[in-house]
Amino acid sequence: MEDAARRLLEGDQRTLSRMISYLERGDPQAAGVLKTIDPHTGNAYIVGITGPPGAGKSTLVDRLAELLRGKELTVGIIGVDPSSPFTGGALLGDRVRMQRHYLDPGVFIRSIATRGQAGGLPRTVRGITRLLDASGIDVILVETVGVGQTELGVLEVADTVLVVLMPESGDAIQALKAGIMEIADIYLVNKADRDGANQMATNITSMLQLGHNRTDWAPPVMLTTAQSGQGIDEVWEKIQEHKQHLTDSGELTKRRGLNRQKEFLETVQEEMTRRLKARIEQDPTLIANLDRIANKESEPYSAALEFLENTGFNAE
Ligand SMILES: Nc1nc2c(ncn2[C@@H]2O[C@H](COP(=O)(O)OP(=O)(O)O)[C@@H](O)[C@H]2O)c(=O)[nH]1
Ligand SMILES: [Mg+2]
Repeated sequence: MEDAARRLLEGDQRTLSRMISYLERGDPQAAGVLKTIDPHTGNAYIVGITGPPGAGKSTLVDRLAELLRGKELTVGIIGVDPSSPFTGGALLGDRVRMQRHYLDPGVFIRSIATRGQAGGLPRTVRGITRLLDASGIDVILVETVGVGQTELGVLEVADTVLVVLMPESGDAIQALKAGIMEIADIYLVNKADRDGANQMATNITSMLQLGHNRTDWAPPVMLTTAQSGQGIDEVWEKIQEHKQHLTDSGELTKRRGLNRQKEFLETVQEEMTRRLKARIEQDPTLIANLDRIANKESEPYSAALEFLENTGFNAE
């Protein structure tokens, strides 16, 4: 076995960090390691946490990490940072708040920028969770903001998805409309110490009754005060309940299998596009062709199909 893979399986965090960087850069060494460790993955449970900025996701992640550490479970925290590659860590909030976890070898924290990845973000995050999993981490918490296509793709990696809202946010209705309903397993109305939390929970509950679930799991709506830790035990219990439900129904195996297929297909697509671009940029006849297309000597649509035929991608 390669050295890197062996060290990763032994739980070496420096190797873990390095492999994540390789994966982000598209270094083929990451693929080699992922292949070697694959049989040793599938033990970690992955929880996705999403919701509008300021709802208290990072505070909740912090509390969950604390609770899990109390149960002697090891924790991986992945913050998907939408802003830029340069603000790494900002999403996970207050460094001071997270400080105790940074010093705890049982917690691994990593921020991932949405930009600056060699491949698509959902694929990168999938790979990262397997690296964490193989290194022996028990529970992986993936925090992501918003409900864009990319974020929804990232959340597909999760076994259980928490949607965090707060009383002030009129975001609930918007969030529910934006397709989050499809993937939410548990709703949290955080900042229950503030006015309007109960009303908000009631509103969400009635909205949920209008929709229909993709499985026979009816997503519960829970009240939390992440700041004080109120309701966090119950959230973890609910996550366990959902896990049991997924396991008993066979849904967990099915979901994970579908995700693996999806990752394969997405990677093929991504890599084909990237390699094709690289080839086009270097190929003199293709460059000439592009000129002809620009000059109206060649028609773009038919020329594209001809090009694919000539490259070996025949229409069946
Ligand atoms: N009042 C109150 N404030 C909270 C609660 N949870 C988090 N906050 C505060 O809300 C702000 C945003 O929290 P943060 O976890 O960074 O939100 P995120 O953007 O969703 O990750 C911070 O100032 C937190 O201290 C809560 O339960 N009650
Ligand atoms: Mg945050």
